[in-house]
Amino acid sequence: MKVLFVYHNELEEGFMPASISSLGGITRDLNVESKLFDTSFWKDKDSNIPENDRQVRERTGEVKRVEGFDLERETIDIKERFYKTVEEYHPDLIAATSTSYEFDSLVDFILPAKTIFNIPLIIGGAHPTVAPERAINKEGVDMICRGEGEIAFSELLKRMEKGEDFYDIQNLWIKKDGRIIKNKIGNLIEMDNLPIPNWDLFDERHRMRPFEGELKNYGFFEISRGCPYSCSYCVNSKIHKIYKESEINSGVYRFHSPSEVIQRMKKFKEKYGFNHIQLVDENLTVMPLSNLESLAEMYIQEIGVGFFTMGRPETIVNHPKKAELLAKMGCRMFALGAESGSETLRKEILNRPMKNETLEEAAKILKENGILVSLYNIIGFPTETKSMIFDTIRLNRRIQPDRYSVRFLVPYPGTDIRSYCVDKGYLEENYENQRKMVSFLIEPILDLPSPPHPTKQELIEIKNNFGNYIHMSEEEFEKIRKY
Ligand code: B12
Ligand code: SF4
Repeated sequence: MKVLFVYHNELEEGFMPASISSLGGITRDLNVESKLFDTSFWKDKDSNIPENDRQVRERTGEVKRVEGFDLERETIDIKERFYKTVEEYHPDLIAATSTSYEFDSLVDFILPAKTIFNIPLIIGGAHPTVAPERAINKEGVDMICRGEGEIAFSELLKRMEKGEDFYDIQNLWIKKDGRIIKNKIGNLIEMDNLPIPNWDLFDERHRMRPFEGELKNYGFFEISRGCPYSCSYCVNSKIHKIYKESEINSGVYRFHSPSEVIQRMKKFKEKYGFNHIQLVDENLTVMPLSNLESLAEMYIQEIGVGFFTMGRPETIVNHPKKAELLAKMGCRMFALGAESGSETLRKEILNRPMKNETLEEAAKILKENGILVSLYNIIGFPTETKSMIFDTIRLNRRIQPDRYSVRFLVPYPGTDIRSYCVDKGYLEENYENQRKMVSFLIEPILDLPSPPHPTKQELIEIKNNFGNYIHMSEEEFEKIRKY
């Protein structure tokens, strides 16, 4: 039995997805041969994406350019390359991961080869999870995985190997004789029962990436999974509903026992020699203080390399000791989501009720502990006026983050903000099918009436000048606006 994993990555300059590395751990443990078809270092000959995310962020000053880090991708015909790979490798299963962004182009390049060689295709990830009907009804898709994949994927491989029926596996939706079998979502996995990730599937360029102006040898880990909140623009607002239908509380925050995760990191450090860690956890500091204390103690002794992580401001303000522990562990940068500086907007549209003081306080605590602060911002929300965007800018001016990012709102399928935008006529329901998709770093996608909203051009100008607005004096704002 052979599995061909597929990671279609048009936007990022490299970043090993935790999904493929975890599922690759399963193929390895089951002795199932596997390899990865990864588009991260190519640009398709027909791609309409002028710049990848890093190129945009370097241009607008969000991140520093790093000598020796090559952003140019080789231009190839991805469909043709995929066809040749399948022709030579003869997989028994094609297993892809996808966000909503790249779903259609992913299936497009897979379709000819999978059809001609008659190979089943399973796709998991954010898109099939939140928009299952659209995902499974796409021509060429035979199965989708909703929610976590480890238990379902392992069961699928075992049954396929034995030639057994696999139509009742939880989390999978499967096409059979012209109908779709929709299995329920099963229980969440205990983090310590996850397979040891498989990094050997990936090109080592994924691990050589810049961090704060320096090229680092990266390690990618997850210590925890899940987030108890339900911000309206985040998939968690949908994921919680999906799991609730199966009477599973996905708001439960799970984490590895400190000893297990440290043991895993230690083995990987010996093998790959990373000198920086990127945690993919959505909200690491939800972890109870006592567990973070044990983790910190072991991390300092056994791992001791700098890392980047993200978390909610309240988790720091309510427990400043967590910032102290993170600092002792060597946390280099902590990302906080401001999203907007308007408290009204955060409460009424983002389902993220939080005082600006909380954000400012969290940033202050982190900085006092010597941790760099990265602040995430989004502009182009429905009901957001220019004056509200300047509230966001002023919040950034008060916080003075060490790194900031600003994106245009993209309301992803299944999220509460998506329904709001579709109901108001700001976005077509099947926007993703129209092939006009752009990165949220390049241009706004919502058709918001102006006034009261700023025009798309105004949003682009504000975004391009965000750094200037943060760093220049208010008196100079008029000057910035003229550009
Ligand atoms: C870390 C992260 C990133 C990192 C790393 C991305 C990566 N490829 O690893 C960076 C910063 C690079 C990034 C980039 C982007 N991201 Co991001 N990211 C995340 C985050 C916070 C965690 C993802 C993660 O690693 N989770 C842990 C792993 C183990 O979980 P998982 O990926 O869901 O995989 C499990 C299941 O989904 C399933 N599964 C997944 N694939 C498969 C395949 C098969 C065959 C099977 C059986 C099962 C299966 O099994 C896995 C194990 O249980 C999520 C938030 C979230 N809740 O998912 C957003 C998220 C996935 N990102 C999102 C987006 C939009 C993007 C970008 C498109 C943004 C952009 N630049 O425009 C890019 C896309 C890049 C790409 N091609 O992947 C959205 C996707 C929304 C949507 N509906 O599609 C999310 C959900 C955040 C949100 N807004 O709600 N991201
Ligand atoms: S706090 Fe972050 S991860 Fe949690 S629901 Fe909100 S945006 Fe999503």
